Amino acid sequence: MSAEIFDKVKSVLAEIETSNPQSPEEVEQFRITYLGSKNKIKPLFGEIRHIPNEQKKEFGQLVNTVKQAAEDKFQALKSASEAAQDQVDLGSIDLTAPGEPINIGSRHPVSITLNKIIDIFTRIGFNVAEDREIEDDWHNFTAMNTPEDHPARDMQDTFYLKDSTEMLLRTHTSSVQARWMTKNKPPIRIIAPGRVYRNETISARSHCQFHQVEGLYVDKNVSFADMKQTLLYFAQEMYGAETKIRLRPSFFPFTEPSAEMDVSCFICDAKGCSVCKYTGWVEILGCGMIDPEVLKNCGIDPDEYTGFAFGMGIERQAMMLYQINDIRLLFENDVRFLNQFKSAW
Ligand code: 2U9
Repeated sequence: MSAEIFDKVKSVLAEIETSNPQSPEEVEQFRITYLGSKNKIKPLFGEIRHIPNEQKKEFGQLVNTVKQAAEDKFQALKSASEAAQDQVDLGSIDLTAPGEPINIGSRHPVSITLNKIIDIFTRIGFNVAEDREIEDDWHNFTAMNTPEDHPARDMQDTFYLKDSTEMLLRTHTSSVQARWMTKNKPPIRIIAPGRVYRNETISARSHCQFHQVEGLYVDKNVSFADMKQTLLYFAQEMYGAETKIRLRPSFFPFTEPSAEMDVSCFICDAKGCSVCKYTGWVEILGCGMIDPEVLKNCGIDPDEYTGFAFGMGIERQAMMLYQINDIRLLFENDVRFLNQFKSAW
């Protein structure tokens, strides 16, 4: 009886050793037969109860050998089948076919313009400062001399965080500079680029989000003349060495006196065209001497220090540099538009 059982186990071993599955389907069938949940080897272990005690050890070792043989053979078959599959895949590739062309992207015109502005100001000692876009009321408005109920808040209406009258999306990057001043002592020379938000209807001229660069210079004896010369340097680097500037009186809550700066039209050489609306001048930025109250709010003594500040929309500079007539083009990311700036950087 036990000899018969031994023979049965040996015949399964021989079956495994001589089987020769080739295709992936045959290899899978081998796995199911010898290693699957209802495999042929499992019941052999149960036969041990019919084996006399003195032969049980030998029988157990034999069945384990069968099981190991099935596992080893399956691993070998699997590796061989995968290698064969790789061969087939390689064979189907045409190694002489020309490669797929890689489309090279380009920088966004707003990035190109910002990089130009950063380059111009860092050359004369300004550092770049960045900070959060979600601001509190103090840094965006109150510290900037725009308390609640100030009419200027209407012009810079923004988006508030749900259920909050305190937290908002910044309307300008002045808050970056307010924070910088509270943490650093003069001399301070920084520019603050970044995205800002306004609760405004989107049109060809304005958008509910855009980018600004603001600048700040605080030290002893900083004057309006320093501001004018710094901004003349900027205008000539940005729009050409022949560019002239003019300052027109204006009002901002955070600067006093305040001005708007125009550059002579670089499109028509100030002769008159549609860009300058036949005036010869185009407005590019706002500026002024920092209001003493703002310096105080940011922890700087206005009796000891003075400073100038300026602000400009980056989209506006890009639109003038590249003669783009609709701000929305800068946010749509249409590749037919963006491809035109491939050589601009
Ligand atoms: C501090 C103090 C003063 C920043 C300034 C302007 C003038 C200005 C506008 C230009 C077009 C905003 O993008 S725009 O709509 N900005 O005219 N900004 S002075 O003055 C500051 C900033 C920070 C602490």
